[in-house]
Amino acid sequence: MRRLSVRSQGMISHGRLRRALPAVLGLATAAVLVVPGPGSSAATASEGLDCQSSPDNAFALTANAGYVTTPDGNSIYMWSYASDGGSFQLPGPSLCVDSGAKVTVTLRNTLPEATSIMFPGQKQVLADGQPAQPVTDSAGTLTSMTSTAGATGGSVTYTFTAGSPGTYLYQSGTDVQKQQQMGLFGALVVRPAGHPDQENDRPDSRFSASHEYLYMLSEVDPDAHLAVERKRPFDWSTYKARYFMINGRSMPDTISPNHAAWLPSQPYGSLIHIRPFDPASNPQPALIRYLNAGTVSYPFHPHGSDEQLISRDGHPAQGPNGQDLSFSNFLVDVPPGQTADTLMTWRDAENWNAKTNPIPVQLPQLQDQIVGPGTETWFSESPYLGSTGADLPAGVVQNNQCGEYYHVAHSHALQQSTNYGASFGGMMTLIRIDPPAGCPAQ
Ligand SMILES: [Cu+2]
Repeated sequence: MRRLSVRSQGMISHGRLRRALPAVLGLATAAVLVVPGPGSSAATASEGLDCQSSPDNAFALTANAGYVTTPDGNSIYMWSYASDGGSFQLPGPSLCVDSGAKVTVTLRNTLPEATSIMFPGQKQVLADGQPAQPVTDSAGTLTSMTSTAGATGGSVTYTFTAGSPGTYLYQSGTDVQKQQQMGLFGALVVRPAGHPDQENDRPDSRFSASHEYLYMLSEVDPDAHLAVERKRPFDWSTYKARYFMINGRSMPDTISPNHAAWLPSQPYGSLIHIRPFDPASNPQPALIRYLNAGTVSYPFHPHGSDEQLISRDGHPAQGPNGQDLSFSNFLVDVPPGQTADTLMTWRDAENWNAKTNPIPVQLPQLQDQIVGPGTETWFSESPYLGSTGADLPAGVVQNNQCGEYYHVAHSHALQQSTNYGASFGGMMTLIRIDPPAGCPAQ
């Protein structure tokens, strides 16, 4: 039996969302069932940042077309970068390199128009050995911000020396409004050389290497994609995003594991799966890398625990003399084209335990725990870490396995937490917190 215990811990009061939480999790039910199960308290290959790395820091990407699915059953034509020889995926592979590494990225273009890759934040990028340059057409109009690979089979090779440690976008520099909307973006993670367990060169940026996560935030106007698919013009003044994604997926697909078989072109999940801080067994925080590949700011709000913002755009939050200027917040506002990295530690403040420390709490009224037939209770009946073995209402089958529970994390612009207007979905995922001892098999 699994009990899904949920709370909307009061960093801020947002009753509307609190009341809607059970509905969110109702939607999420099917996917929750496939979250890696007993014994997986640490991130596994099926969770967290899925890095693509290369011994010689050489990567080959193919710009190609494919389809993604949305939780409401839509199928959307996209363009993106695939690993060379690999199938279409959104977003492009997460490329991981060390600061100072000589990086080579060869782009092969199968799209019907020229495309390119920009590496914002990286200096002195070369294209086929020459400085990467803006491209203009015969009339002198700018068509690309960087050197391109020609339509239908063209290629270009970019080289650069990886700059400061941090998180960066890579994305199309060609017909940017259209091509970035179509999905031509991915993440470049630059690690401090010799310190893979630090976000940057500062020792206080250390994190738990098995709890590293990526949130690639983006949005989709399906009408624009349909126009491109059918080779029709699109009036960008009518642009209106309808789908909002983390790592190319919308809630509840966001909480499915990496490489879920039913999401063949959307390989990256965004479930965060952690345990409470413990100085002996779990001393390091999780690291979350946020990137905005969309057109507006996404005010991202993790519930249940503030996050410590330690870096933006590859710059540590520090003063001119290295003073620590990182700060704790419950809102991580990520503007378009930018990145922000945070550390998160979840503390089991009162060490509740059903047997040894049963702190009494006022339970909510039953009507506040139930959303309707089939979903039954989603509330843990306690604001503390869940317990097992409790008596459950007849017919309840969705219950946690080891006392873990879940917070939501989502864009606080709530229209971005929908799937084509249907709440809740979109740019939303879950934070799973296992009991201090982990999640043993039941
Ligand atoms: Cu919220």
